Amino acid sequence: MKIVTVGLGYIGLPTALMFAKHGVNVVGVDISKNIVQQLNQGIVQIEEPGVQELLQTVLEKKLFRASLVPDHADAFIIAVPTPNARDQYGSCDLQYVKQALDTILPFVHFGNTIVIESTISPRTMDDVVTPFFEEAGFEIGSNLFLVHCPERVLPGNILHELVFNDRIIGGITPECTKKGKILYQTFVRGELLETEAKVAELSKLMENTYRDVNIALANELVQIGTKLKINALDVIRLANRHPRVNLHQPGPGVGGHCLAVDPYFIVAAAPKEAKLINQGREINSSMPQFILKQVVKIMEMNSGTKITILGQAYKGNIDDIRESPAIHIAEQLRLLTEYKIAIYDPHVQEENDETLKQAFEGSDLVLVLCDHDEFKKIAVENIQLMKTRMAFDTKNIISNGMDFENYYTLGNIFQFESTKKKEIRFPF
Ligand code: SAJ
Repeated sequence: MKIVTVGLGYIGLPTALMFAKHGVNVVGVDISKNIVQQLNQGIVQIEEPGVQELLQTVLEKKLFRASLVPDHADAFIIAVPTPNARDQYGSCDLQYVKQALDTILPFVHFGNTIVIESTISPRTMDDVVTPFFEEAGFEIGSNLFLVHCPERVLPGNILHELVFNDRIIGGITPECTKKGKILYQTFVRGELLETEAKVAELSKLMENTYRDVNIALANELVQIGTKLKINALDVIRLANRHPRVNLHQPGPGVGGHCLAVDPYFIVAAAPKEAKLINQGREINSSMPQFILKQVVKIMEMNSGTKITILGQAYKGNIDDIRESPAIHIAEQLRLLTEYKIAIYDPHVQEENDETLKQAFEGSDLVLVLCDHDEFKKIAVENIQLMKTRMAFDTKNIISNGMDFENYYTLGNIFQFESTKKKEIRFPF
């Protein structure tokens, strides 16, 4: 079997390599000359465990090559970005998907299977992709097979989840679904769940929306707890001891190219109906502002001048800064010219102004915005370099908060106004 994958980013590259690992001849296509050149030389530009090694293996076996142009193949898989459009609701911008379709069209033949893995708004397969190929003379379900198979892997654990997660296979017709199933059987050990394309589209969007809305609930709880002076993190820990409750974790906001993007596709498609989803987005988008307000209050209370920001990635142990609330918070703090800002993120090299030691020197506040493993224990030598030993840990990950004079989380941030007492920690 031979396949062409279009888009060699966080999803397309691991997917292409996974097919190649299982004996499929893969041509990976990207519009970036640089990415194509680097991949053919064995260099991976994204930080994702195992991908670098996998590339070496499939290059040696000559089962993968990167290219700027597609080739003839049995199947085509499209995994290109679908950002929010700059319209009223942030609908799904299909320009890269359309570009990819134009690029592959001259290479598509009778009997081929075309899969869209990119996240798309509901009905895109029916209303956009199907007419595109029909106009080119194909009959869908008889001489061309169209499938939406949304990716659902978690950045940081992609190679494992690609194989072991269940996959939704949504065809335009049952024959399309069958063809999609044959393709993914190559390496998927999870279940392959058959459905229609439009059900697959909305299922994918709802998976991320479920998470976004639940995080919004946790973030709202933080705002309620701060007003009422009740520790929201304790509330979450205790409420989650109920067998049917799973409150999510609050944080400085929701980042990444999925949760912060996909819910808008539903809002744009059904604005009057998607009220809760829209509200959830608003709450999560307001979190950076909430954090900023608390930071300024802490700094003012202590006449502080220097802030050490730990973390710029949108979540822990990855290098991805897309839609990262940490980036937004750092930018806003930089605009407040009265503070000196030092930024440290060991995964995002270009975001390091200085070394960790320099970042701590003379600082009045450590602001944790991302849950990298490196931040779970803060070296006492570094804390001793600070002018005022305060920490505001928005991800609640520092295990040695006791080594700070004041250690604030989203659960006890209200305390700084009344007292300088240390947090009372219960041994749950
Ligand atoms: N976050 C919280 N609180 C939580 C969990 C997450 O604030 O309790 C924040 C994170 O810090 C981050 C953001 O949410 O800023 C998103 O992180 P994430 O780990 O929830 O998700 P992503 O965006 O890395 O990947 C998601 C996954 N979707 C689900 O878990 C439902 C993944 O499976 C999808 O493949 C991916 O979106 C995608 O590409 O759609």
